[in-house]
Amino acid sequence: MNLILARKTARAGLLAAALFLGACVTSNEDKTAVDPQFKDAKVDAQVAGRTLMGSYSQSLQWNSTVTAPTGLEDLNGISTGVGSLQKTAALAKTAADIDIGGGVMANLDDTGKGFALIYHKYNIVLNSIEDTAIVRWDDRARDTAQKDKNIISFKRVNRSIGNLRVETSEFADADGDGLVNAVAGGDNKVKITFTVDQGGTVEKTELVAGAGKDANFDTEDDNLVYEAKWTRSKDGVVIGTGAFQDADGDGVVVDNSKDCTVLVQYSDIEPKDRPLIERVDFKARLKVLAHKAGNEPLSFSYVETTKNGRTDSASIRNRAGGEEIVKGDTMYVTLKTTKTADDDTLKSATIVFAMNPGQDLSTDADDSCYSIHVESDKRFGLERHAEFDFTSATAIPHGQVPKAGAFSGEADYANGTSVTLKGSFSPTGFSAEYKGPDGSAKVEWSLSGILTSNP
Ligand SMILES: [Ca+2]
Ligand SMILES: [Ca+2]
Ligand SMILES: [Ca+2]
Ligand SMILES: [Ca+2]
Repeated sequence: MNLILARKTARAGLLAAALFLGACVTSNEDKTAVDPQFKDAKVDAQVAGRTLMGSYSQSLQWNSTVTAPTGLEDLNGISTGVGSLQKTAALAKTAADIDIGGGVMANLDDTGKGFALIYHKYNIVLNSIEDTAIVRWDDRARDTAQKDKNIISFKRVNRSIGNLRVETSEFADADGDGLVNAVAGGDNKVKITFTVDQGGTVEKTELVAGAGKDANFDTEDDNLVYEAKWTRSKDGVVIGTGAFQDADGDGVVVDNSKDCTVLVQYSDIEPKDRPLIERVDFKARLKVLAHKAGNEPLSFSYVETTKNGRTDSASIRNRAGGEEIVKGDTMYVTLKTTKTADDDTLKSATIVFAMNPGQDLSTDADDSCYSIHVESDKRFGLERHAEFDFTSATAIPHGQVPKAGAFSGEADYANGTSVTLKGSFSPTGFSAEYKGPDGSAKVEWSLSGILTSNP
């Protein structure tokens, strides 16, 4: 048996860019109050240029991508394999445990209760593995020709050196006939519990799988998943949860024989390999394609809280304002940072990308971006609010930065003044109509924000 729930949520996280919104930029009050510290500060085209450049650099984040939520990866690659337990000899009842071939041992102490214990201990490279199966003590068990037995339960423990990592896979009947192995004409559901214990952090994945109409777990094309969930615990406390759920109402999470809609939810505190992140919440609807042909995101939202007090979120709206991602059509991706700490210069930042996900939702290679709205508010410093729109002259392919186009925007400063800018950008710099406290002028900046024309 080799049932694999090969579902990648990676692409659903594609745009959950996150990590975004560095420190530099800042959004939302109409007019900034005068901060006594800055009342005499000068605001001119040079200052406006720095604000413009800050916003522009924020806009480049449209290319940022995020890795898949780590936990759900464990829902992939689950195997129901019990191959090592096939036996070649009959289980003759004896007093001592017997070697039934290939190092597989049988304990027949409990045949009176209707079952026998089969176990196998062996090493693969640096890991030691212990397989244990309880088989029904029946004619099939005693049959010398019959390899496959009626298995009541199966457990595999895989230990690394020094028990630094212990993986346990357990298989139990989930259809009520008491057998893990598939039986012709039966419903054939098996519950698989996969546990990884590493340094006090325990990840547990539970899956209820079905063998399909052919009553064979090995042929996956008609296999089913009825339940798939995941938890992460640290010192006994659950800190992460995740689940795949039926989202098209047929009561089955995944049916390999057809396209399915699946709701994926994931929440984790102090996620693995992300030292700056306190908590992550992710929700997506995926279309899982028939015959294990991958998946496509239908919608998603993502929120993370950083350890320094920021909340970053990513969300998607289609042209009509709905959540559904539409192939080849304009959609809006919003990245937002809010609720920052009192000592954080950044108060809030919002970036909205108008983009097109292309025809292939499983890759960003055919994505393109049309325009970018950047808005930021800062707590400290001269610049307090900035808001810009950059519209690219041509659609920006994924992985590239806007090269030329138009922009407009405004900024408010801590001395109570404001500027507005409206113009164009090119590979060499920015050119704009500047309106500020010192008057209006046509000005130009290099890409580094240095004034190249003197107003
Ligand atoms: Ca069963
Ligand atoms: Ca099957
Ligand atoms: Ca379903
Ligand atoms: Ca795409």
